[in-house]
Amino acid sequence: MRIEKNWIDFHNEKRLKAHQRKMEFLSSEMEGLDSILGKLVNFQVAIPSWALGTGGTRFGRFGIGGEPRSLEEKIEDVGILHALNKSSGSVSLHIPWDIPSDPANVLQLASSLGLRFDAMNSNTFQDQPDQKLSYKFGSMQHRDKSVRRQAIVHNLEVIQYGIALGSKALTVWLSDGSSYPGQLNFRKAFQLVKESLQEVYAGLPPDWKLFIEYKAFEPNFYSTTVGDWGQSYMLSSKLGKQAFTLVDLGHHLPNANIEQIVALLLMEGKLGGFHFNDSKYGDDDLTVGSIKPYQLFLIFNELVEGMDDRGMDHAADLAWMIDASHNVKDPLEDLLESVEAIMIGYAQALLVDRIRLTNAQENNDVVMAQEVLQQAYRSDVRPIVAEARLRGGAALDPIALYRERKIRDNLINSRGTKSIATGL
Ligand code: PSV
Ligand code: MN
Repeated sequence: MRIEKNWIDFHNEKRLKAHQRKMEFLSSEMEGLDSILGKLVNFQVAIPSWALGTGGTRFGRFGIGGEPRSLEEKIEDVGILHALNKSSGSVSLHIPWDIPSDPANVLQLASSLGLRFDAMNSNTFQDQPDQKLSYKFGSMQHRDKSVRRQAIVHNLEVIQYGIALGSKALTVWLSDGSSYPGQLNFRKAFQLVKESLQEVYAGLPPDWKLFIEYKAFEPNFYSTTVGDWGQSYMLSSKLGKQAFTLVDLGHHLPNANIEQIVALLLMEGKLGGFHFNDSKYGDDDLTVGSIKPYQLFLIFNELVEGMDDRGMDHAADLAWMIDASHNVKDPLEDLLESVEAIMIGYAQALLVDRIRLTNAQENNDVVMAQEVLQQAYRSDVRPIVAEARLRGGAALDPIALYRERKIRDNLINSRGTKSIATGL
């Protein structure tokens, strides 16, 4: 199903006056609003193909109905999101969950919905039914060369799928590690991962990037071979200038200062992109901004400052993706909430008075430094984000429109109550 333009116009018309009143007030209060709006309109967040159905935990999964049954239906769902917010203009595919069997058709469908393909993701953390060798004891770290080869070949295949779709990046997340002390020689495991990644790197087209995603634990619970940003950074540095570190917000040990990690990776030119989500305990994959919105803002604050310092294009030079799971919410509504939270964090970071902050830092004025940050963080930027949507031709209130038009009921009518999307 597709969102009709006249639904959006009708929806916006009813809300326009109230919205304009808020914007008039904000325009009188804030300087440089037009430049902020321009940046917000350009900013796009990739939607993961594996997060369009309900997620689950190892204790079970509660389907919602109307879940996409094919890659084409997943792309249609991202098309719905993008029509509603004009900020979800790309899809990130996971192989083999979403193999494009007819790339030309998939590409045509995506572009008819204004979508492009962001980073491709490989999967050597699960065994597939037709797979020859098992990844039970790792993939790129495996003692058996033929297992490593299988993992390398899989990644090279994923690059080929990506080329056919116009993607420009490969994200590698490895679950390689160990669950018990003594199981693994850390040094050998790391070397083997490095050597395997070197072979994948050699297969990258010159205009592609390789993102190395780290994670502290799970599914291995004693050690993870690419367990933190330092290990990922070591790999991306050794591989070469097309390799970067990818930060998934849920992949740190508790209380890690992610904003500092981001600042230093950016400084070294080694930050590649993000998987956004939120968490209370571990890799909870909750809606972005639902638990620690101030942390999200602080991360964006470092991103904006660091990207501006390097003259980077906010929208194009890093890969912005969501990696979340929806256990008790409608996946599409949850993704709309996540994109909104990202836009809010970004907009607030754009509001930070950089000159006053630098002055406060230079003068050890700790109070003023905090005041400057919190002045931006406590500003209600929701009308500004809504205005950016309006300018892009999207809905003032995407979730309200989604409900007004009973999108989930429509999807259930056409796909049934029992459909289950591939993914985790
Ligand atoms: C691992 O937890 C991860 O964050 C990686 O990005 C995977 O590719 C993704 O989740 C799959 O669900
Ligand atoms: Mn991730």
